This record gives sequence, C-alpha cells and structure tokens, in this order.
Amino acid sequence: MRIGIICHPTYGGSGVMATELGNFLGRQGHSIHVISNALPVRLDQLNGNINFHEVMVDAYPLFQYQPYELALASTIVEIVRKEQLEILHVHYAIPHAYAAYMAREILKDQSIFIPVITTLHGTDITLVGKKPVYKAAVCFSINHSNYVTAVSKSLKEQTESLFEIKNPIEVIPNFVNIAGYGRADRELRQSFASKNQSIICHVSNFRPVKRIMDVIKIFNKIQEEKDSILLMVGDGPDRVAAEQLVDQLDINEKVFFRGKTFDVKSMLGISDIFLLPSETESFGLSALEAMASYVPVVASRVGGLGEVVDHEINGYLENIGDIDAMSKRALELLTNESKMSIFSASSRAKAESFSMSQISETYLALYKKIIDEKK
Ligand code: GMT
Repeated sequence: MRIGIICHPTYGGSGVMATELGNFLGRQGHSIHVISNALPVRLDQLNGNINFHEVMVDAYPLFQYQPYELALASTIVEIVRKEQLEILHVHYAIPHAYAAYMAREILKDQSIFIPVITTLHGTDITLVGKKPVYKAAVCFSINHSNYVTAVSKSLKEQTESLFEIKNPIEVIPNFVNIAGYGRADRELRQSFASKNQSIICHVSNFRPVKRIMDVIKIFNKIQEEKDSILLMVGDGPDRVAAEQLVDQLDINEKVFFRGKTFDVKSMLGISDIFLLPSETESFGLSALEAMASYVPVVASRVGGLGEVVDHEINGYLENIGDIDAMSKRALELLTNESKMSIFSASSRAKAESFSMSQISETYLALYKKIIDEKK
C-alpha cells in the first residue's frame, strides 16, 4: 500500500504515534511517505520504504504569519501525484485535517481521488480546537474526513460533546512497541542514583497542561520521606519556572533536567515511579511507555488516563492538583517492596495489551477497507 502520513514532527505523542506507525508499516513493506515541517524525531530513516517530505514555507515579509496550511496542502497534492499515494492519514486535526481536505478537493479537480483518515489526539480538540477562533474549521474538517478515529473513548466523547459531529468516530488507542522497553542495566542507574535512592521520572513537553510545578512539588514531598532523585525529561515553556522552583525548594542536587534529546527508553528503564499530574490528557502515551518499562504511574484522574492506568492495580489516579495525595501514593509504593513489584508487573501486563503489532493491523485493515470502498 502507498500511504501518506501527515504529522507534527516535534516532541509530543501525536508525532510519535504517527512515526511509529509509519516505521512499523514500512518494515512490513508498505511505501510510507511522511509529510511534515521537519524530520520527525523517531522516523526510521534507514528503512528504504520510509520517505520524508519536508513542507517548505517561503518567508514573505508581507505576511505576519506564513500560510503553512497552503504550503502543506500544495505539498500533499504534489506528493500524492508523484508517489501515487492511495490514502492519507493525518494525525492531529490542526491544521492537518483542514490542509488534507483542501488537498483532497484540489486533487478531485484533477480527477484523482484519495481518502483522508483523521486521527484526533487530544489538545487538537480539548485545548486548541474548541477555541472559537478555530472551532468552525476544525469541526468542518472532521466532518469532511473520509474516516475519523480518536485515541481514547474519553476523547471521542469530548469531541462529540464539543462539536456538532456528523461522522462516526472509531476509537483506536495508542500503542507501544513493547519489545523496545524494559529495565535498563544497573550501571546506568548507578550513574544517576545511589543504591538506596529511588528514581522518580517525568517526561513531557513542559507545557502548562502538564503541570510540571506539581511534578516538582510532589517530588519535594516524596524526597522528604524517602531519599530519591527526579529525572525531568523533555523541554518546553515551563522549564525555567520549574528550575526556579527547584532552586527555591533547595533540591537542586536531586533534580536532573535532562533536556529533550535524551534517550527516553533508558530514562524510563532506570525509574521506579512515573509522575503525570496533567490538567488534561486524552490518553497519556508517556504513561503507557513508562508502564511498558515496568514503571507504575501516579497521575491525575483526567481524560483517557483511566483507560491506561488502572487505579490501585498498576498505578494511582488522584484529583488534579492534589499534590499530597500523589506524593502519598508514590511513597506507598516506594516503601513497600512487594506492592511495588505487583504494580510493576501489572503495569507491564497492561502495556502489553496496547501492542503495536495488533493496533497497527487495525489501522491497516481500516486503510484497506476505505481504499476498497473508494474503488
Ligand atoms: O499536548 C500534548 O501533550 C501533545 C499531544 C501531541 O500532539 O502529541 O499529546 C496528545 O496526544 C498524545 C498522543 O495521542 C496523547 O497521548 C496525549 O495524552 C495528548 N495530550 C493531551 O491530551 C494533553
């Protein structure tokens, strides 16, 4: 099959999912064409079936904002024609679903018919898409996609309650390539923490929605009771404020900001607890990746996190902003070895139920069905 994938390239679950799906299908022999404004971080460039096409935007001084959607739509048209793509899978509605709609209509004008699948990821609906300035265009492009999927039941429900959706939305959850995750070697762990120290981890794009000040405050309470360190993996707008808070709390020696280029799998592989106290989270791919690494998650009870983390079975879900409860939950595990090992095994087992091979096959079957319907 000849598949076009449109996604954001930067750190964020939607780009990671799109890229991992492309990598998997490319390894199966499908011809994958990823279209984005920069090379996505996890794209497997060594595979001959995987191709990357950069959207180039010409900076013109008349424009305060460069018209990225137009450049993207034109690039899609060009690549569909040149590579004879059969289907377009767009990840994250803004601005991809709208640009793909335009491209599909331009191609129709040239007697080329290509279906568009839109996968909704979360903030494209819950934070950004619902804003009045985008709402009409987002709703229109969802309703004019040939097929729509959402990464959790919670996101499907939120989309249906926020917009006037005429298309059915199928839930196809995010997945993890389980084989790539596990415990890392002891030497790596020892390079960060002493034998008696626990390792707490957080991975995100450090945007306000992730509430990384809560991460620092929760960790501060944990380390008062149990000697620990905190790995902050990622980067983003709240990093400076988080560093200031670490200073104020005088825990500099225990908090490591690792930046965004660091090997996430290894960081998860040496961790004991993963913190995700987000304001909203449609799914929580980083939580799933932690669980695949045998790391129980302490998170807020929001959005689709309850579809990933089973409260009191392989992690804990508490109210948004409840720093006390989250730190107590983390300590419950860090100070009880047998409970920790039960939660840890159950985390991995739950992650295995989101297996990449199975969920990618679901997408593939969907592509086939939609292409066949078009014929
Ligand atoms: O807002 C983000 O956290 C980034 C965003 C993205 O584009 O990657 O993440 C969303 O999509 C992920 C992949 O489907 C989900 O795992 C995240 O939960 C979701 N983020 C939010 O809903 C806040």
